[in-house]
Amino acid sequence: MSSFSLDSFSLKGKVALVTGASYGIGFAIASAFAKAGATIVFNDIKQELVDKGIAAYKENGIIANGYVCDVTDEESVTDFIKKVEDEVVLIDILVNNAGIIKRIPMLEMSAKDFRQVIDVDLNAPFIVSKAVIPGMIKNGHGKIINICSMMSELGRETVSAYAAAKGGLKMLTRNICSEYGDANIQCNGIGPGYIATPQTAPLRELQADGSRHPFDQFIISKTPAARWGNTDDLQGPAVFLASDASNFINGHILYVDGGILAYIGKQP
Ligand code: NAP
Ligand code: GCO
Repeated sequence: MSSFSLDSFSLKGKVALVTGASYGIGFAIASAFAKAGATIVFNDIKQELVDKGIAAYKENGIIANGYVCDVTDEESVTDFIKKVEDEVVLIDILVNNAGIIKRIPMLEMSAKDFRQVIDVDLNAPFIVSKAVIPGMIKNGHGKIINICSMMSELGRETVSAYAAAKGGLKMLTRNICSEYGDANIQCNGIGPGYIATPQTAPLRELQADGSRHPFDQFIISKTPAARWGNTDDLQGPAVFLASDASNFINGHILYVDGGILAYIGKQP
């Protein structure tokens, strides 16, 4: 007789760190974790954003522990994780969510801009995971979820640095799985499709004549679900990958994209 129970989806008693989670996708994921029973820790780059985040969680009845930390700065990350481990407890779940994008055609992009995107979107998940994994090994378990992208699989004009970083993040995910799977650490990715957040707001802005942005129409035509995703669409998948229900899933990228990657596009 199977011992399966819906309790395996619960995060009761777990501590989850979600990076860059004052708003947007990180906020939605952390809020879902809290609903599933976890204690929430998050960081953002500025005190002002952390304060806004704490207030927004509070409005939803969630007491979140917020810290200022730039995830690209290894020393600051090490201090931050030590503080969390001293003030809260060892981290059971890490979501590498903080990320940026610069939409610049490759031939116009400076090496400095390219490096900055790689730094936040790829180097930082390495730095934060490296700081958290020793505690997970001590704990005897751990879940790491890396927020990947459609650009972990696809390219498009203007996003060379972002695509390089998110493709790299997919492989970092598989490598963490390979190196620490035997320590009972599961490292998986979520690849959101096109989600309505501040990061994608410029792609959805109305035109001067009130019509929809051409990219907005393009994305809807490329998405079998025929809509942009909402941050809520990522909540169930994130809870699943953070919970014991996914204990034998490792090194997997779960695309939550309304079907974009399955679809060749509308015939002309
Ligand atoms: P967002 O609205 O721009 O939020 C990103 C968060 O990360 C912000 O709070 C941001 O703070 C923070 N952050 C940036 N750099 C940081 C740093 N160095 N240290 C700490 N925090 C930092 O983005 P989102 O749309 O919610 O995206 C979240 C993640 O999902 C990103 O990794 C993104 O690439 C990925 N994603 C987004 C989509 C989408 O369609 N929206 C799709 C696929 C993947 P600031 O406000 O100070 O910049
Ligand atoms: C872009 C978008 C994307 C999305 C997302 C898709 O300019 O193409 O911003 O890259 O944010 O990552 O999954």
